[in-house]
Amino acid sequence: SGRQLPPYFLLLQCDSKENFLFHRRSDVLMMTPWFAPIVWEGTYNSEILNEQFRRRNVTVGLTVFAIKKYTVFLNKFLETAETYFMVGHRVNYYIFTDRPEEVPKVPLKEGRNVVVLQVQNYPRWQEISMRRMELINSFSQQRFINEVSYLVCVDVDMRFNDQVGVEILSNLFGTLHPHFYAAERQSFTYERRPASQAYVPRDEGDFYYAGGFFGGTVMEVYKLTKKCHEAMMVDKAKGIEAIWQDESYLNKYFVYYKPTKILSPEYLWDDDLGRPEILKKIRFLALPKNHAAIRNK
Ligand code: U5P
Repeated sequence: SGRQLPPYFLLLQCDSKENFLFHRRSDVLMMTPWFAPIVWEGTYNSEILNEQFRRRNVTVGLTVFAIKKYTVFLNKFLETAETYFMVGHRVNYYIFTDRPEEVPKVPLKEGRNVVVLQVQNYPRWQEISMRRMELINSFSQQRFINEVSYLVCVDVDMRFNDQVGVEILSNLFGTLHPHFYAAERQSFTYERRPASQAYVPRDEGDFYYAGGFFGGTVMEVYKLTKKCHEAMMVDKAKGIEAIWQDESYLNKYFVYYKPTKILSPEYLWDDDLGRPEILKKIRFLALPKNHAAIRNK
């Protein structure tokens, strides 16, 4: 007497040496109040997930923009993606660029393709960054919907540094911004001007998400990019550009259309922030860049 027994199924698992149902962390938030999992190392079983997604023969599209000088990042990006991104699954890399001749030929594993999509450039880096929404949107309808199940939309000035697999996939997912994952709502850098379509009131918003890593099913990404692009165009007509460009519109969207899964900052890290203990893996890492030398060139 005195000692309470765990529920029956937990008891069963305690008997097995593997304890494979016990994927849990007590040092991080693992679930949002709307029951979306937050993906941290140690909270999932990649063997089970890989089997589920392999059975569905899922193809994942990875969209990346390399406009003007940003083509220099493609080689490292693709090489490291071949090592770490969706290993064992079918992948299409969609490379949007104005300089197709500068796309490097990187050796690809079976079931993986590079698709180069030639697009125009814009003089301002802010506009290049924001126009990604419009382009992802129009290509989702024309092309991605026929070729892939999920889209993963990321920045290019990055390297994969550890496994990024099917654990990230869900209808709609965003990534906790590495600067704000431990911050209070009051300090989130949402757009605060009510005149902007990206405006988020002080008493709203759950997390601050990074502009450089989001995704979902093609249909959900289509809806997200459509809303964000339209909001940008309304602002543009009024001479407004949100404080963090596309990231601001993305954050606004996620307040009202909540992600069904959230990625921890393991999936978008910047070593300027050091390497805190709670990060068991650093999967996708910002490369140092000289902003003045590379932007607007
Ligand atoms: N980008 C370009 N060329 C530019 C500026 C931005 O391709 O001249 C794209 C890259 O994919 C980059 C993303 O990762 O927009 C966001 O810009 P940044 O905040 O990384 O500079």
